[in-house]
Amino acid sequence: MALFPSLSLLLLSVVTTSYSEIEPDENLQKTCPVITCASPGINGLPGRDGRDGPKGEKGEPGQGLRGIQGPPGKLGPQGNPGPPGLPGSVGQKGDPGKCPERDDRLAALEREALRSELERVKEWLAFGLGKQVGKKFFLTNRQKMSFDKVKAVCTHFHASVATPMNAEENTAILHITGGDAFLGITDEEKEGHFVDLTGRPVAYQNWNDNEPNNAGSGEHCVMIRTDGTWNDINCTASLLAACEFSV
Ligand SMILES: [Ca+2]
Ligand SMILES: [Ca+2]
Repeated sequence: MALFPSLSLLLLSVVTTSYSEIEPDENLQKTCPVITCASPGINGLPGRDGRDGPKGEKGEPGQGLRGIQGPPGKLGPQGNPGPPGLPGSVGQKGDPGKCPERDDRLAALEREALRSELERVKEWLAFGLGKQVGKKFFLTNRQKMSFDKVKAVCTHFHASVATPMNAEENTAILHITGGDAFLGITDEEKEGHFVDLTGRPVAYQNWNDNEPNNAGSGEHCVMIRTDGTWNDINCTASLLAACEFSV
């Protein structure tokens, strides 16, 4: 303990000696009179902040609980239109539309075309095989067959068996057949009572001499001979088929 008072006294002595050895200097007195003589000054204001340092490395993710997901953001602006797509496949054909006026016009044209064509065919047939008398048109297929088959053939063509109603028609039938053809006349229903195929009695008749004779009690059909006269004959005989059409 006696050592500390002695040390303090020694330090005081050194300071006093040093002070006494320093010569007075006006410059020093002007610039730093306090540093050497007065007590230490108070601290100045803090200096300005330094520049930001370099960015540090990314830290490790925190250990806390993850927050809940926030609400969706606002819709973004509408994008630009995309390029046009490829053309689609061809659809099925639609139903034809209805146009009554047009249909009527077409129907009239078709009827007129058909009528013209039919006239042309008739003229051609008349030139080659047929013969027209008034509103009747006679035609033969030049084939021989029974009376029943002749009726069937004529019916198939919407015609009837050739039946002369006067001398002119009789001549026309003779002209196209040359004779030996069935006529549409019969007495099957009542012997000796000759009628056409509609049942009407025939007003015009052109029998050959001694005909009709109903030979063998089995002649109920009528044929035109090569001279144009008629003869009653068996219906199963084979003769030319001649039909008549209305024009
Ligand atoms: Ca008879
Ligand atoms: Ca006869």
